[in-house]
Amino acid sequence: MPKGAADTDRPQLYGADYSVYVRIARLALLEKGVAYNLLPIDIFAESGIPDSHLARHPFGKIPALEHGDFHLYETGAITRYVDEAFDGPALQPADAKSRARMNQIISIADGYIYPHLVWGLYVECIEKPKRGEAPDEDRVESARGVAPISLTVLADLLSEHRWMCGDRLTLADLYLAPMIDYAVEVPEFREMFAEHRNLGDWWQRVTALDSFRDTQPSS
Ligand SMILES: N[C@@H](CCC(=O)N[C@@H](CS)C(=O)NCC(=O)O)C(=O)O
Repeated sequence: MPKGAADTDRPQLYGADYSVYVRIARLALLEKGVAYNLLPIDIFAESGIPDSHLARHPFGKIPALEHGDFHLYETGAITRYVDEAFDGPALQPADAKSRARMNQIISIADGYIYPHLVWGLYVECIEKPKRGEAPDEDRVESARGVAPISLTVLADLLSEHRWMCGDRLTLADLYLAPMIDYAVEVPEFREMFAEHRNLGDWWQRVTALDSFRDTQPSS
């Protein structure tokens, strides 16, 4: 239920289940216990992005959220809104330093992990060959440079905690989960990942979450 219970409309989330960012928003909704509808939008359709979606998201990305007459895009804004507007377990730490750490990890995910580990490794090394396309070697090379740095940084930040920011699951974990899920499909990344025992323990906890299992991409 939304806080204040003035608006009981189900949030409508526009996107596709293969999308990393749509999955992050869905993980936040599920972890809060919020019932929502996922309305399919294929931004990679041959016919292009539908005008109705561009009206919702002028940059043509997914996800976009509608909650009653409140319209929102950008996953960072959506997940923080979901956390703050609804009852359920807090997904952001209350103290300033832990919250800053969570925001730092989200920035690392947006700025380095998504472009390099999802696009530079997973898409180039797994998706493109499946489609019969050759990987862009420059892109793979630069992703290979970022991968070990990302893992070292995440392993240091995680330390011996259960979750990225301490004892409780936060948006930092929910951001990383769908990105790492694609990256671990790449054998060389999986090997690097296995060198960090604490990340392996964290990954077991992530993959055991009902929300994670319930949001597996269908293809
Ligand atoms: N800054 C956006 C990024 C969203 C994003 O990149 N979504 C991807 C799907 S995972 C997308 O829409 N890609 C389509 C494209 O880049 O054309 C957010 O945080 O929501």
